[in-house]
Amino acid sequence: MTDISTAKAWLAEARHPVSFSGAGLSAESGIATFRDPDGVWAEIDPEQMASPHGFSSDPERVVAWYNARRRANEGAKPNPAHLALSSQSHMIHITQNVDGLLEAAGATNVLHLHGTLTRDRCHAGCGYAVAATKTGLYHCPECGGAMRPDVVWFGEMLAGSVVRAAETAAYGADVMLVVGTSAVVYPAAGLIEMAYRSGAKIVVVNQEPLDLGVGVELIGNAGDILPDLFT
Ligand code: BV8
Repeated sequence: MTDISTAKAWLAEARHPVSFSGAGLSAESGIATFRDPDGVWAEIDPEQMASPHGFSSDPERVVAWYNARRRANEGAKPNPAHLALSSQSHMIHITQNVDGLLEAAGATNVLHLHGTLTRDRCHAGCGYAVAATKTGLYHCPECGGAMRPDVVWFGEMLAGSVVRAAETAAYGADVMLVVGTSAVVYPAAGLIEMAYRSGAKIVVVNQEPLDLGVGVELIGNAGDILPDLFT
């Protein structure tokens, strides 16, 4: 059997399939990835722009950078990869992505490990959160703390409830479909090994090899490969 036919057979038989996705899933929707040569991190130091330290040292610069990303993503629409995943109603979608394209494609059970760009939240941690306004730096109406994007920065803990749900899904998965990620950010990337060690078959769909050494690896564009996996 070829790798694609193996992957199709595994997914067709799966009773507890899970997807684990990164920025490569949204690349064909025009949203920049992070570590590609022309990616989001190409121009800036992640520690400066995506960390509490960076925000504290220059909150206006960080807010302006995120609002520029929000504006750049405004016209983004789900691509065939999002639509293929959302067609699998019994699949749980664990994503590192902060866009809402899986939901826009109709997916329901989506777990956002790294938060969402669609919302802002109070940096002081009072719990206030609101739909992102794309204006400049502003302050929490509840406690006066600075408002920041509702994403998880480097050095910040992921939301416990999301991590628990993602770990439960990974442990219980019989197939994990890993799509468009360099799998270098933890604890997110640890979910792949967690699924594998719990008996899941691993299918990787990525432009570049991850060489995980387990399962099958389909190299190419997610928007080309995923629709074929479910036909
Ligand atoms: C944590 C913010 C614990 C949102 C992101 C020091 C202190 C604390 C922690 C650490 C530390 N040093 C290291 C760590 C751990 C750190 C980490 O993992 N660092 C890495 C870089 C080494 N992790 C953390 O800090 C996490 N928190 O550990 O807290 C803690 C303990 C005590 C006290 C406090 C805390 C938090 C991690 C979250 C960081 N936030 N983003 C934003 O700005 O958007 S991470 C960032 O990388 C994005 O969120 C993204 O989701 C994530 C992963 O990137 P990918 O999605 O994989 O994207 P990438 O570009 O890398 O790859 C795309 C792939 O797609 C490529 O392979 C490409 O070939 C492929 N592709 C492209 N196009 C296509 C395609 N494939 C198919 N089709 C296509 N068309």
